[in-house]
Amino acid sequence: MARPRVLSGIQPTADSFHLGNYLGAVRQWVTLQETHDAYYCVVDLHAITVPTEPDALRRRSRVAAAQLFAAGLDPERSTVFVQSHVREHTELAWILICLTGMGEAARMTQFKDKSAKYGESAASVGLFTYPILQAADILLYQADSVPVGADQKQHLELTRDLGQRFNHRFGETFTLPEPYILKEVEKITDLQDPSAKMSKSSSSPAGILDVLEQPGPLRKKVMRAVTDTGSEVLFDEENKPGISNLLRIQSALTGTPIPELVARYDGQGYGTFKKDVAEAVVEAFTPIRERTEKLLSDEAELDRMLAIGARRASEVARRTMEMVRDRVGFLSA
Ligand code: ATP
Ligand code: LTN
Repeated sequence: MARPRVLSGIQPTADSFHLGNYLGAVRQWVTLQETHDAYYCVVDLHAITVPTEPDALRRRSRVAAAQLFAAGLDPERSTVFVQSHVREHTELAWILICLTGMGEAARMTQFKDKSAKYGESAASVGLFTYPILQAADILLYQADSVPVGADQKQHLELTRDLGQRFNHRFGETFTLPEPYILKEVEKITDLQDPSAKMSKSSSSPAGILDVLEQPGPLRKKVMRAVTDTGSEVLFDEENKPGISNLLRIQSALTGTPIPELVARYDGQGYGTFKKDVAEAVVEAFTPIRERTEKLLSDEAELDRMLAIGARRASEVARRTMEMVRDRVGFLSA
């Protein structure tokens, strides 16, 4: 029996992934490569939906790929590639754009949030169509499962809607994917603002824990994380969102259930708890940072690994697009 297929993507929009990317997505990618036929891409086409400097994009795409391998993706088991290397992504996106209603696209909350930053009329049309390109990424590979954080739920619904619409109009073509979202880590919040998600583009430096950051600043940021009134370490999202976020982080990194952590820190105050959270973060990130640095020291080898990924991904994408072109009614060349 063929293994189910998994696909996911991450944007090269910063010089490091952060703890939210790692716990909410990348860690699951590593686990799923054991049981699934796995495709993971660095979505550089998505990155240019906001103004992007070419040298920064090149650097960040390599840093992103290196971190994926460093976090445990095995090039033998996972196909890791750069989205723009597989031309079919933009081709399928165009076809899906033509199946999407203006109102449907306008309902996407991530567009509303991100365009607010630039002013809606200054935001690019690319940013508006961003979720449709994402749908193309997923449908192209006939993915069964898509591991992401909670912020991507709406985009996954759109992907299913578009896949279903195409299937109805042109005949069974696409697998409809299920989101794979782990409740406990679906939204890691900003250390300085526990009501917002930790984010590459909108968290302040003090609110974000970068995977490639040195132990000193990592420890400092955890110790300075906004905590709540009182001094007890309790899981209470409503009244103690800061401490609850740290409990979720500590639990995910150490594999200790939250009630056990609460019992352990009973009567000890925030200080001791935060020190342990900081150590868990440093322990998880240090080996990834060291492996990333090593991979980045040989760019030619990294590019070669990505070229292999692109070849494998292209093979699948080409097969899907042959079928799509024919169903839509394009003449074969
Ligand atoms: P940006 O802020 O630029 O939108 P991002 O930090 O959200 O970037 P992405 O590249 O868009 O990062 O996301 C990669 C993956 O990480 C996605 O699956 C996303 O859902 C997940 N993710 C991002 N932030 C968090 C978070 N705070 N908690 C859990 N998962 C997250
Ligand atoms: N939109 C996602 C990134 C992304 C993605 C994908 C995730 C692009 N293509 C395909 C899963 C599958 C984000 O902003 N985090």
